[in-house]
Amino acid sequence: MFKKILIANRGEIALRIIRTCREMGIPTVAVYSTADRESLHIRFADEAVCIGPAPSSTSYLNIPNIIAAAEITNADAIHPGYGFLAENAEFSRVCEENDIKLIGPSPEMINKMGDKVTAKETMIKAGVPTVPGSGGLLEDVKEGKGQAKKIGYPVILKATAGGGGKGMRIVKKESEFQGAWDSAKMEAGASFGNEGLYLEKFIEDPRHVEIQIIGDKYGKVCHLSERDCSIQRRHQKLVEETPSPVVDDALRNKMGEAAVKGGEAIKYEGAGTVEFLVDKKGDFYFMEMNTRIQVEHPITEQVTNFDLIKEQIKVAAGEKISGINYYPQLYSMECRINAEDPSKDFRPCPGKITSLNFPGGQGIRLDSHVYAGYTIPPNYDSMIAKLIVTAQSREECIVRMNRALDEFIIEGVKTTIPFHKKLMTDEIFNSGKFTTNFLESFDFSDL
Ligand code: MV4
Repeated sequence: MFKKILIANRGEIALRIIRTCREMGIPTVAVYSTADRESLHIRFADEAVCIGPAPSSTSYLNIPNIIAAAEITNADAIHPGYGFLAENAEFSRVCEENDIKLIGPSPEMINKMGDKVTAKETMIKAGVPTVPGSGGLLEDVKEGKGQAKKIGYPVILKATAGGGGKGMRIVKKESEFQGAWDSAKMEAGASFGNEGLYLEKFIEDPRHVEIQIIGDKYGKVCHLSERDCSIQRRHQKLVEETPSPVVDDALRNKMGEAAVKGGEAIKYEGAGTVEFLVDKKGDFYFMEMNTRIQVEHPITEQVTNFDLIKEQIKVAAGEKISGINYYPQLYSMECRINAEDPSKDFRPCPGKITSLNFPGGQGIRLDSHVYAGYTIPPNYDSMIAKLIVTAQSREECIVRMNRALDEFIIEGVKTTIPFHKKLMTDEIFNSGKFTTNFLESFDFSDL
C-alpha cells in the first residue's frame, strides 16, 4: 500500500479523499494556492504545501510545483480528484517519469478516451451500442452533407476533442449545414486547438444515464449500476439520482454489461464512468467515457455501500477487485449547492459565508469544505456543497431532500438552494418523466 498520498486538488473533493485516506491509515499531503490558506483540506491533511498564487494555472494546474511538493514530502502517490489535472495526459506522463503512482488514468487511456472519434471507434469494436453516424473524422463539408443525407436529419456535429457540449451543433436541415460546420469548427479550434469534427444522428429528448465501473490491473472490470444526470443546465449537472427512473432491471443488466465490455476491451484500470444517451424507446448509445472520479460518485456509494475512493486507491496499489456487479439497494439523490444566483442566470456569487447550518438526521450526507466565516474565493468552481439524500424510494428521497433543503441555511452569498426547493415540488420532476431538455423551459425568474 502507498506510504503517503498527495491530493492534487482543493475543496470538497480534497476533503473527501483525505477522509478515506485517514480511515485507511494513509498519511496525506494537501497542496494549496494562496487563495486557499483558510481551507479545511489544509487543516485535515497531515502536511500541506503551498503551490502558487490564486489562479488555477499557477497553482492547481502547475505540474512542476505539484511534483516538487510530492518529492519534498516523500509522497509515493497522487490523487487528482476531478477537474484540474484529473484527465491531463502530460501530468499522468510526468507522474510516471518521476515514479509517483497516479491514482488515475495512464496517458494512453486519457488520449484514447479524450479523443471522441477514437473512443467511439474503440467502443464499436468492443460491441458497445453507439449512435449511428460517420464514426470517423469528416474531411470537409461535402462529406458531412453526404453523411447527413444518408443518416437523415436532424444530425449533430461534434468536436472530436470535445466534451461538455463545446464545439457541438445540432443541424436540422441541409441549408443549415454550412453555418453549423463553420461555427462548430471555429469553436472546437478555439477551445481545444483541434478542429476535427464528426457527425451523428441527433437523438431527440434523451436521458443522460451513466454507468460507474471499476477495473483492476488484472483485466477484470465490474459495474456499480447507473446514475441519471438528466437534470442539467447548459451542460452543468445540478441533480443526479440513482437508480434512474427509466432504468429497470433488464435495461440495467444490458447497460451494465455494455459498460463492462467496453471497460474490459480497453483494459481499464481504476474508477471510470461510461456515459450513455437513453432514447424514448429505451435504446441506449455510448456517448463518452470519463476516466476520473466524478462529482456525483457519492450517490453510487450510498446505494452500493462502497467507498469508491478506497476502491480507487486499492486498485492503483495493485489489489484485485471482487469482480461482482453491484445493484442499488436504496434510492439516493444529490443536489449540487453552488454559490450562484439562480435568478440571475446562475451568475457566480463568491464572498463570505456569514452564517451556516448544515442539515442532518437520517439519510443525510453532506460533502462540503465550507464553514461559517469561510470566504469563497472567486478563482475556482462555484460548487460549495453536495447534499446527498438516501431513502427507501424515490418519493421518500424527494420528501427527505425537501426537509433537508429547509434546514440548510447559508447566509452571505446566493446559492442554488432556492432552485432545488422549487425543483423538488415540480410535478414533472416528481413524475420522473423528464429529459435533458427539462430545464430549458424551467422558470428561474422567481427564485
Ligand atoms: C448528443 C445528443 C443527442 N444526440 N448526441 C451533450 C454533451 C456531450 N456529452 C454530448 N451531448 C449530447 N450528445 C446525439 N447523437 C444530445 C446531447 C446533449 C446532452 C446530453 C446529455 C445531457 C445533456 C445534454 C444537453 C444537450 C445536448
